[in-house]
Amino acid sequence: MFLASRLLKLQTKVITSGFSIDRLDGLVTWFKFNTNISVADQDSDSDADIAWTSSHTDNRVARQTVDAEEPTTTGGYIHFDGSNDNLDISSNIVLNEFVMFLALDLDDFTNETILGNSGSASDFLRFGFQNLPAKARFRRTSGTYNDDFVMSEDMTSGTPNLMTIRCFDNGSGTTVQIRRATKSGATITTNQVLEDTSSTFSFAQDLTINTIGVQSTSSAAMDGKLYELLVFSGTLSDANIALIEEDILNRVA
Ligand SMILES: [Ca+2]
Ligand SMILES: [Ca+2]
Ligand SMILES: [Ca+2]
Repeated sequence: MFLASRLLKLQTKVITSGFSIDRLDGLVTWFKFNTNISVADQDSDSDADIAWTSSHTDNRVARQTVDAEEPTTTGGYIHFDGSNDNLDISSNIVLNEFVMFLALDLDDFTNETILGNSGSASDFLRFGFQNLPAKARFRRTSGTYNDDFVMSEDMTSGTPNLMTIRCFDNGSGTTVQIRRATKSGATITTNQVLEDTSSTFSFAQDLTINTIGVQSTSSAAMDGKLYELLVFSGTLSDANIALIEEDILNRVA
């Protein structure tokens, strides 16, 4: 009996400590809170710049060297001014089915583009769409693949809102799910706040992302803090999504 309970304890410990985000299949990029953020001079013009390097093996860098477009980095998150701040990602992220985790504390809900494509106005993810804290607009490839979503909860300001976006083939098209997770004290609350099983936000169309904080130029700029961004290609189980949400929120909130 004693041995059995000791064995159980050991097994529990192994399983718990065995979870690690970077061991999961499909991880594309991981801009991690308070990690690999540099304000060193990148372009040798003797002023500060911003470079946030992925904590995954993709080694992507999200950077900005234009002073007026540089967000601030104090606090370990990236704070965008809602005017023109943005970071350019060093190589495109091209997705079909995906799961994306965005830890955000938006200062405002007036068309906040979190991710976009500097070469095209036709790929982006936006919250606070039409000035509503429960509304999102996602677009991929062209205006044809454009969806507006009303979530069952408002996003809030003042604490990280971890928004998980899952897009997958349901056999006859696309399912888009959005989850919202927050942490208060030690308690994490997670709700699925949207499911659309007939979305035109089709997995078969490439979603091409290469900029953070604006649509294609300075359009619909993000006003708020980005704590963490994780992107997986393909699908993840509900159990792994919950573990990732917990991992991120325990770091940022
Ligand atoms: Ca510089
Ligand atoms: Ca600069
Ligand atoms: Ca600015």
